[in-house]
Parts: sequence; C-alpha cells; structure tokens
Amino acid sequence: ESGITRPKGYNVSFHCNPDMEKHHFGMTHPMKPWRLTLSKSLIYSYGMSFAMDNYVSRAATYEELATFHSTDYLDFLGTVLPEPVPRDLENQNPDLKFNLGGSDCPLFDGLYDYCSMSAGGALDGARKLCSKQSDIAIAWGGGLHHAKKAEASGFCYINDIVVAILQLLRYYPRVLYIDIDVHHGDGVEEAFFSTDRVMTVSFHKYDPNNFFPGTGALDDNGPKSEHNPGAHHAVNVPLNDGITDEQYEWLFNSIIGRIVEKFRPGAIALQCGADSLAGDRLGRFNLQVQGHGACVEFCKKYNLPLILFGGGGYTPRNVARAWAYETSIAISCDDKISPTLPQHVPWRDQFRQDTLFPTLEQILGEPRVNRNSQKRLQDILQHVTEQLRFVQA
Ligand code: V1S
Ligand code: CA
Ligand code: ZN
Repeated sequence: ESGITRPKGYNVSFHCNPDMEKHHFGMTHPMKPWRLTLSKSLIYSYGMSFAMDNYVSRAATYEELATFHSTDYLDFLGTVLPEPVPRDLENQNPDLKFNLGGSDCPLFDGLYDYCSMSAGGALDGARKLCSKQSDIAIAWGGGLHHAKKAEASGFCYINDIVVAILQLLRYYPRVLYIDIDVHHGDGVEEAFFSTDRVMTVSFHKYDPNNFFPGTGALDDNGPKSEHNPGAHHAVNVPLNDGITDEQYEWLFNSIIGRIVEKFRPGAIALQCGADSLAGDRLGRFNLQVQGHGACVEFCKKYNLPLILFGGGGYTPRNVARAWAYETSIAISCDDKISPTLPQHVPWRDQFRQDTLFPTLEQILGEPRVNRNSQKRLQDILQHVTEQLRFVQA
C-alpha cells in the first residue's frame, strides 16, 4: 500500500484502547480524546499496522497506579462522580479536593476508566521493552505529564509516564526522559527529583506569569541539597513564542547529544506532545510535522529501547499528522512515508490539505513572530553543558 514493510531485526509495538477515545472532558474543553481516533485512522490508512505488533491495552490495575500515586488520591478518583453543574455556575463551585473538578481537570463519566486505560497502554509498552519483545513501544494515549502523586493538574489525572518509567527502572539502571510537549513536564520532573537514575529534559514555552504551568526555568535543575543524588538531573529548556524547526532541531540535537554521551541511559522515554506544532489551539511555537518528527528520528538513532508517549495536542488534524509521521519513523528503516495522504482516510475532510506536511502558510496564514534569538539558544546550550559537568553515568 504505502510501501511500508516490516523491517527484520527489530520490533515496534503499538498500544491503544479504542474505549479510551470515547470519553469527553466537556464541550468547551480543549482535550479531545477523539484525536486518538483520528490519529489511528491515518496510521491504519497508511497500512502501518502491518509493520507493528498491535496490542489493545488493558486498564492498569489499582496496584500498578499505586506504584506512584497515593492510595488516598486513587480511592477518591475511583469514587467521584460527575456533578451535574448548572450552566451559569460552571467553574464557580468545583470540588477542588486533589484539584479535581475544576475546569482544567473536570469530573466526567468514566474518568477512572479513561485514566487507567491511558496508564495501561504506557505500562504495557514499558513491559514489552523490558522483556525485549519490543525495541520501540508506542502509547499515543499516554503522556499525561502534569499529574502528581496526589493531585490532578492540567488535564492530567494519572501520570502514566512515571508509572511506565518506574517499570523501566526495574530493568535499566538509567532512563532518560525527554518531553517535547509545549508545556513543562513538571509532574515527571518532580517524581524523579531525588534520584540520579532518571534524567528529565523538558523543552517548553516558558513565561512564569502567562503560560501554564509557569515552572521550568533554565536554572531549575533539581533540589540543590548536597545529599540529593537527583541534583542536576533535571534539565529545563525554556523557549519563547514562534520557535522554528531549524532552531528547535539544532537545540534538541545538541542538548540530547551531550546528555546521552554523559548520562549513558539504558532506555529513552520520549513524550511527543503535539501542542508544540504550529497552529495548535493552546501552543505558541512554529514547529512543523517534520521538525517535531526529527526529535523522534534523533532519539531512534541511538538504538536504545525507546518508548513514545502522546501528550498535549489540541488541533486534532495536526496531532494526527504528527503521530502518524512519528509512527512511520519508528517502523521504517530507510523507506520514507508518502507525503500525500492515502486516498481513503476516514474523516478526510478534517485534514483540509491532502499532504502530511502542510506549510506554515497553509497552517497559519501568517506565521507567529519568532521571539527566540540565536544568542539566547546558545546561552541555553551553554548552561546545559555546564550543568552536565555535575552528572556522571
Ligand atoms: N493554556 C491553556 C488552558 N486552557 C484551558 C482550558 C480552556 C477551556 C476549558 F474549558 C478548560 C480548560 N486550561 C488551560 C491551562 C492548562 C493547560 C494544560 C496542558 C496539558 C498538556 O498539554 O501539557 C498535557 C496534556 N490551564 C491554565 O492556564 C490555568 C487556568 C490557570 C487558566 C484557564 N482556566 C480555564 C483554568 C485556570
Ligand atoms: Ca515539554
Ligand atoms: Zn501541553
């Protein structure tokens, strides 16, 4: 069909659960689980399922979720029901226990099922890497990086990434976590603040007063106590509006190249939040599908066990393009995916153009002003390079 064949010698596993996709956060909420359906529809239309091992992921168990989350929080999450809220009172009287029930983390029907399925896919993927049945695992339904041990935050209730990395740590001495979502990966960073076995790296838009969650400054590198082995193991790459593919790729490759060399991870976990793409409803960058995918390509080159998570992404057609392209990068050796969308894709109208790689003009009309100077990016790289002097494998 697309010329995509199953390469010999390495396996890609794909973990999803169609039941996850039917959940709704509410009419006006930007998080649309349906974007997973659109992504899969593009992935399957390209014929990619023939080149992967496809698994319907199960829901993670309470015990599995409790490897990170507090039982108080899980018990509450398992019993809360959506409150019928009168329209005009919306957002005004939420039950904010554990930050649940506000407008960012609403209570909706089947919330616990949704969360445990997201974590189930991520955990299944991590297990496939540990058992060496898979070399690259894909869990687009995961990547919910803001959730804390006992708190929901920023559309995230259960931190599937932390649960999956805890599984990887049973087999691999060191895990490198990379986060290209436009938001700071604060929940994952905090979870591993006091260990030198996980290095977390987040690239994000940073504006402490005007952009969620407001954390992730360049010099936030983990609690600097002398006795904390995790000190210096959090890398933050704060960026401004409008960064381009070219700048992002340069910075990503330079930073990740130096980190891999120094930290020598046994496995890589990559959160591929698609809200860093141009035209995202919440994001502010000018990244294109090619630049976003280049991060996956770069990580793949190390031939280390690799798990790919989803994350943010609020313009479903962009999300579907990015995650389809990145699935093709995971499975293909040399053969490039056709840049023209397949003839028959369900919901084809959603995509507007029939290309996998729309131009900035097609996406935005007028591209966003780029507020990232080359000088600033060089300073960031220098800070990270100096930080790495304190890190040893
Ligand atoms: N930016 C943004 C944004 N938009 C919303 C929102 C809009 C409409 C709704 F009906 C409900 C929520 N919330 C936010 C952010 C949270 C962004 C989370 C990103 C998640 C991720 O992509 O990184 C991973 C999946 N929240 C805020 O900015 C907080 C507020 C401070 C302002 C917005 N109001 C609605 C809540 C409080
Ligand atoms: Ca990020
Ligand atoms: Zn995000």
